[in-house]
Amino acid sequence: MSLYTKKLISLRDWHRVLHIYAKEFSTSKAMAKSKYEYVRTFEFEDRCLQNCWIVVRLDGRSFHRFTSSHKFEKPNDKRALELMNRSAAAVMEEFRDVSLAYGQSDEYSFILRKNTDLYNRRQSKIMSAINSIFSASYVYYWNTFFEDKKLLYPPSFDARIVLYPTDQNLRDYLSWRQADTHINNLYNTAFWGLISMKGLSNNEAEKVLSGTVSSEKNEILFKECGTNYNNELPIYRKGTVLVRKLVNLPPSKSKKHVICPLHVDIIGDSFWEEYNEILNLKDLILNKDFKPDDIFYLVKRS
Ligand code: DGT
Ligand code: MG
Ligand code: MG
Repeated sequence: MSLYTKKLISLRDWHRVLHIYAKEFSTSKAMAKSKYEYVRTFEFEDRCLQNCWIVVRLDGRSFHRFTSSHKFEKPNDKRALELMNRSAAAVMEEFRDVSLAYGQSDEYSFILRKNTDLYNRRQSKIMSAINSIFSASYVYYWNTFFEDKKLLYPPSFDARIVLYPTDQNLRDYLSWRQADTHINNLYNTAFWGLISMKGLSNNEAEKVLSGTVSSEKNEILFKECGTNYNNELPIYRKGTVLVRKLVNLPPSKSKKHVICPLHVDIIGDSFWEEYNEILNLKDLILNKDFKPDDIFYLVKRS
């Protein structure tokens, strides 16, 4: 009986037999490679704690410069926000465990189901993959939204990952981001309103708004600029929340999985009651209120 037949009988394990063959007949090149294998031990375990919501937040790097180089409209450029939304939807198309995303200004937060096993919950893999898909999509879809504007240089985004152990922590995180949208947008709308409609300089507008509370900014906007802040577009006031829906799409009326941008309040309870599957980790059920005229992104793979 040959050495290999003996090993085959004693091991009764094809994988191990193959391993022995590979080892005994390996070339010097492969041997040399294995000599360096030890470097892998320098890698460290970066798995996200089980049972926690995983939040990945991306933010445009030096977008002050990027938005002025590309002459984005002030204070809000609708096409730029829609490009951000399209890029975020690309992330959700790729990773089904991203159950919700929220974006405003040059940032986007992606929420991964707390029981996700994506990349074995390895932080660096999750964060880098999401950032890469988002950044590449931002460039890929640029012309779709800015057909008249050349992309002058590659935009880039930083990323961080934060774990939230409770549903309330996750809701508070999203409330924090949406409150930030409100604070910044009200200030920016008043600031640019005073400059473009009242002809104030940047310094003068800053002085007028300095130390004012929300209600005073609303009043300044209304009295000085004739703008009722509540009539500003919801995408500016609320940011964008991307949610998944299962819908009947015409003409075939077959069930399709879509991603929908909403510009609604996510601080109060009603959003979480309507989309209760997110926190309860449930499967999507057919949404009968869906209007196909609204913007949506079709998820092709399922
Ligand atoms: P960072 O994040 O530390 O690398 O620096 P920035 O410059 O990206 O600062 P950040 O993220 O705090 O603020 C976002 C910048 O992007 C801010 O200067 C305003 C600008 N921005 C975002 N959305 C719009 C927009 O729709 N229109 C215009 N004109 N500017 C925008
Ligand atoms: Mg930024
Ligand atoms: Mg930012």
